[in-house]
Amino acid sequence: MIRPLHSEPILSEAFPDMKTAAQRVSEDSRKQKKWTAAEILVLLELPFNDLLFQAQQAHRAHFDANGVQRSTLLSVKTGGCSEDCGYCSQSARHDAGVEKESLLAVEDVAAAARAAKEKGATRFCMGAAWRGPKEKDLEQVIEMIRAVKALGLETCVTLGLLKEGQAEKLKAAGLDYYNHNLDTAPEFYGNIVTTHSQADRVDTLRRAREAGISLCCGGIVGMGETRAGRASLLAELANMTPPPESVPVNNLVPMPGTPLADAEPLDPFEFVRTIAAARIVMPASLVRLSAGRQEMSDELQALCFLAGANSVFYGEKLLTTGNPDTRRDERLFERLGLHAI
Ligand code: SAM
Ligand code: DTB
Ligand code: SF4
Repeated sequence: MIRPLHSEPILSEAFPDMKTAAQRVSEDSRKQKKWTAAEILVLLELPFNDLLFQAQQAHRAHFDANGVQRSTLLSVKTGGCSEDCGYCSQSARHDAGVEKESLLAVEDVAAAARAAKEKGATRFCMGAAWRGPKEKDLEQVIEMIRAVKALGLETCVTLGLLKEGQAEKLKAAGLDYYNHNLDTAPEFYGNIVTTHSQADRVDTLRRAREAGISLCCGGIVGMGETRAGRASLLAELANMTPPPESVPVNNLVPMPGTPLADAEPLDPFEFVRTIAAARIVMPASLVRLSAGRQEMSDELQALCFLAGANSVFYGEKLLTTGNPDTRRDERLFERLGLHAI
């Protein structure tokens, strides 16, 4: 039976004993296997069908195999960022044609969150193009979190590097998730970003975790890294204790005017392999098929779901680039018999 996405009750209503993401990940982390990059490379090198079979087994052991969680993203502060991340259209150091805007008003953010909820999103993620938030900006973001939380949505923000004490303020406002990606293998990070280090990002992840906030942390593939590099990024993510509750896997969207504008596109099967390996090494986490989905065929997306992806960004826009519109997603999910969680 094909169950329409919009009429499906959320999973916790359908299955009252279903665990929250944080419970699932923390219970699983007590028996957490530590992965070496070499072991993950072995996974990535398996015959495709064997890898997908293992990923399906891991997926079905932890999740409703046909459920997909939906998060809607809003850029609350666009462009003009001080950092030099080679993939990013919002860096003031690249000429990607993205205009610098000021922080949105709380009412506008609340209106966007309300619309996202009506369309079926369960989490609302607010992104800011900052190295990190200034105290005055943080106060306004806190008002946004309160307003979104009051709508009954899960809240997520991605604000860059956090200073001492900031994570606690976000938590007190009702923040559920902090998105901060490791982005690529530690040994490759310096090829992509020079204005901060990956260790700085690990520090922010620690601050968020210590404040009791769940983590949304993943990376980007297709930036010229090797397969061993992808294994190394996955090992770093999987060995966090506990691992991130949400793991976004972004396929590079090559933005004109950025240093990575002409990066060689990744073989789509390699992208699916990365999703499958993420599912195997972080079996209790939501694995999100993230940036680059608009450029993917329905068939490629279906392979990603088969490989264990069980979350997407939902709504026509990511931060500065496009995402499939909700009509295309509803049609695809209906054709695949996927339902909302
Ligand atoms: N400034 C904050 C930070 O760097 O964490 C938050 C915003 S930043 C744009 C959020 C994430 O978007 C990045 O860590 C990266 O993983 C992803 N991203 C940015 N540009 C991308 C692109 N062109 N293709 C794929 N992913 C991208
Ligand atoms: C994440 O891992 N991907 C999202 C979200 N976290 C903030 C961002 C994707 C950005 C894609 C490029 C753009 O729209 O500018
Ligand atoms: Fe700034 Fe984040 Fe873009 Fe880097 S990824 S340039 S920190 S907005």
